[in-house]
Amino acid sequence: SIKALIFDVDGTLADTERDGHRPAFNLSFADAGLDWHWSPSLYGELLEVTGGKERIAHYLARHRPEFSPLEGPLETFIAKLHREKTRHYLELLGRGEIPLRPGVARLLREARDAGVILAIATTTTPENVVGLLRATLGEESVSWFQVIAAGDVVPAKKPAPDIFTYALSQLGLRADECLAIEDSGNGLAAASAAELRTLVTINDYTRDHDFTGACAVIDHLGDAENPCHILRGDSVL
Ligand code: XBP
Ligand code: MG
Repeated sequence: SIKALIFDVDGTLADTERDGHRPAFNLSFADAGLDWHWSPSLYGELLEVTGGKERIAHYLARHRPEFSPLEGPLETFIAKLHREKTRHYLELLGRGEIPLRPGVARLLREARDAGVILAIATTTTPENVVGLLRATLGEESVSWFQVIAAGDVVPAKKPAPDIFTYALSQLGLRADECLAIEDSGNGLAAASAAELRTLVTINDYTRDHDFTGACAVIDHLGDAENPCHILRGDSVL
């Protein structure tokens, strides 16, 4: 039996990459007077690297190798740009522009009713997680989660297993007592490397990723208004 569900956030709870992160990166670039713009298709490629600061560094190395900041080290420049990006992201959340995906509220409610423990393991910034929960599920929803493992609390981001291993140790549970819910190839790789069974809910950025090893791949979590479809089921949960 499953004692805990460990949720990814970006792309799993909400289409945050589409509705929040990409627009927020572009707003922060414009504010800084940079002529950078991440189109949906370029962003799809950049998602290969998880973590916002890491993604900016990857973009520079690959697409703007000649760039250097007017003053100070590159790392400081990226950190400042990323803080502005987080500010824009939180503003988009506050305006209600990042809704939950179908079935997320339903599953959280049913899990809570059944006494299943809830946890989060994500590479995104902690404020973004708390902001998303409050904006979509109300103030008290943050307390529904026994563990919120996020951001730079572990240095190696997904596909490294570290954030899941960290969440498991905080929960005091073994991997075989939990189920991870993910949306991406990197997320599945991270959860699998932590020996977690993983349910994958795809989105437009991740539908072509390699999901070998997932328990099942579904289009979304589904609720009464939006029935979900099983795209691939390797084994019974
Ligand atoms: C999500 C991410 C995040 C966001 C940006 O990966 O890679 O970095 O794109 O968040 P996953 P920050 O869903 O696999 O955890 O800018 O706050 O880092
Ligand atoms: Mg994700």
